[in-house]
Amino acid sequence: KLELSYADRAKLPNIHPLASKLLRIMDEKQSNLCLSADVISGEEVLQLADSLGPQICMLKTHVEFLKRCPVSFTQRLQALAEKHNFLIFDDHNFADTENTVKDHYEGGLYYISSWSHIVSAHAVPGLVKGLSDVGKPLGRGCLLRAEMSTQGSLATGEYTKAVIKMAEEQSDFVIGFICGSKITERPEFIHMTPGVQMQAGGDALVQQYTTPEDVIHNKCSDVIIVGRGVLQAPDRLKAAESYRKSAWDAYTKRISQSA
Ligand code: UP6
Repeated sequence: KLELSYADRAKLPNIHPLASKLLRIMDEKQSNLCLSADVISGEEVLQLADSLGPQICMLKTHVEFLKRCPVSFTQRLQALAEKHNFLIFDDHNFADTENTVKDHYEGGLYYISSWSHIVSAHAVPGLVKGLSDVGKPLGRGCLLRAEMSTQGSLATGEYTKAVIKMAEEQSDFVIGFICGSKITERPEFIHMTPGVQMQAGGDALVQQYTTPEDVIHNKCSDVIIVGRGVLQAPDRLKAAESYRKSAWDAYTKRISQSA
């Protein structure tokens, strides 16, 4: 079956502008790598953004667990996103009542909506209206957690199906999913997959890993999310380049096989 390329999907009439922008970045930079910048110093996140920026289409933060964070952090991160042409994704996993998530997203200590292009949310509250009220006017987008990479995750089967339905109903704000594989044929949605390392396996807790080739070629996801595979490598730039290349090659192979 013929599959649309990232560049063609970017031009779909019903696509969310942010999803379109991401797909264009992926195509231009030949990168379907999202770096999960899970370090505890804000300065180090900024260093990573500057040094690995050319390799990535997106940088994922958990801003709330930064222990040392310069006041200028979000401004500098935004400038680096412009400089290297990547999107910022704060992986907060919102999962509360409308009113609560709204305040949290809009204000709090970090004013997440003011600098993060994308945020993640769990689908358990049943809607993302609170987030959407804040993010939509700013052109922001949201990824719903449809599955999880952890062993024993409850996000499977009927739950995942309900998440897809929710995304379809709120596609003016939801741009895609965090998931283990392609879960919908709708080409407007972006599939992003964590739990990726060069060698399949797991960590000491419940994280499970599979390879870039498996995620992109076999499971037909769009973007790999990699943290420790890059962060714990002796040469982070070299590691990022090899994840980028591996995931990009898997994508081009998949597309050429569908032709
Ligand atoms: N993440 C997962 N699995 C999920 C959802 N999110 O690992 O199902 C996030 C983690 C971490 C990153 O919170 O930030 O993706 C994975 O990092 P790692 O590559 O170091 O395991």
